[in-house]
Amino acid sequence: MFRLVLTARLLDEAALRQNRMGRAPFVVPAEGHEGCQVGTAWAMRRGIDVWLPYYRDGGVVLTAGMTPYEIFLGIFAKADDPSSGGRQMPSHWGHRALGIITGSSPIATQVPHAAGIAYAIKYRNEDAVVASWFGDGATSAGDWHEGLNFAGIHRLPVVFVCENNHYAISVPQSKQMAIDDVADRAAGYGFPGVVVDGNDVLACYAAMKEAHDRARAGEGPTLIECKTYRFLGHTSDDDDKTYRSRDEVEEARHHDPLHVFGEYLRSQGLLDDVGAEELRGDVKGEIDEALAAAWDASDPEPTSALRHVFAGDDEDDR
Ligand SMILES: Cc1ncc(C[n+]2csc(CCOP(=O)(O)OP(=O)(O)O)c2C)c(N)n1
Repeated sequence: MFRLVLTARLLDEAALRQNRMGRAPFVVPAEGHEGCQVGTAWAMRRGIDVWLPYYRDGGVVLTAGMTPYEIFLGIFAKADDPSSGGRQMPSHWGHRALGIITGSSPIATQVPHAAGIAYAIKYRNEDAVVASWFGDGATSAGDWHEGLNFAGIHRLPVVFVCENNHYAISVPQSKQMAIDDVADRAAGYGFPGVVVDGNDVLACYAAMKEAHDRARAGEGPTLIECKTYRFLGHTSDDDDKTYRSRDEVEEARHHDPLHVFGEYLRSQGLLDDVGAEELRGDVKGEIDEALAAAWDASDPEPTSALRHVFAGDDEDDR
């Protein structure tokens, strides 16, 4: 688990450097969110459950089994990018073999998709659980409320995970909703909403495990709100200095989930300086190698630019 949190962090740093070098046009940093992403995703079953992440979810898709190489293929828009063959915006994650459903650019559209997929799973009496991740801003969208309402009515096997970093780009939470906890909204749809410290990886895992068990037992959906923070701008195109103070960001960094988790492991005698350095070197090596290989991978054929744009014009369209 710690390795995944660290991989998500180092991958982010590497991707941002590629952006600043002019090689990656657009990246979405996850820094600060890795704890709740890996913690919640850890309770999911690879190859069985269905994942509907949002654009900031590098830690979720890594936990689902996407490799750093595959993630860089997307960032560099290469032909073998599993999300879209290099044809969608980066971070619109999709991976057919891993059960990751690609998202659309309007926020919260993955939420009714998740409810619909969960309905199909219940209808067919299958064992899978569906999870959908999103930010606090997405909970202002109509799609979000429709998805939760439908899931509550039909007691569907789905978990909704809010990564509340308190901003929708530049709009603070206080301008998005008149309540402190997004989790309160679950009551309106007839199922539990829980608040968890999003910087505490294990607490996020515990909340998700319970929700996942509930879903599998036919007890219906859960909304989990992870209180977190994003340390960097909304995307590589955003200057967050225009809407929040450096003091606020600095304060949040004291609760960095990577640091908190590392300290916990040290306190349990599971990590020391040598082990931490070795792990960092190992993960860094893996990321450098993935990055170089993805950079050298083939670009999509120009003639494929219109594939998947119109329904039914391709044998692959299903
Ligand atoms: C329906 C819709 N409205 C607005 C946007 C523009 N937009 C893109 S990301 C974003 C902020 C979303 O914030 P949040 O859900 O809190 O996630 P975060 O980026 O903070 O992780 C907005 C408003 C959009 N993509 N779709």
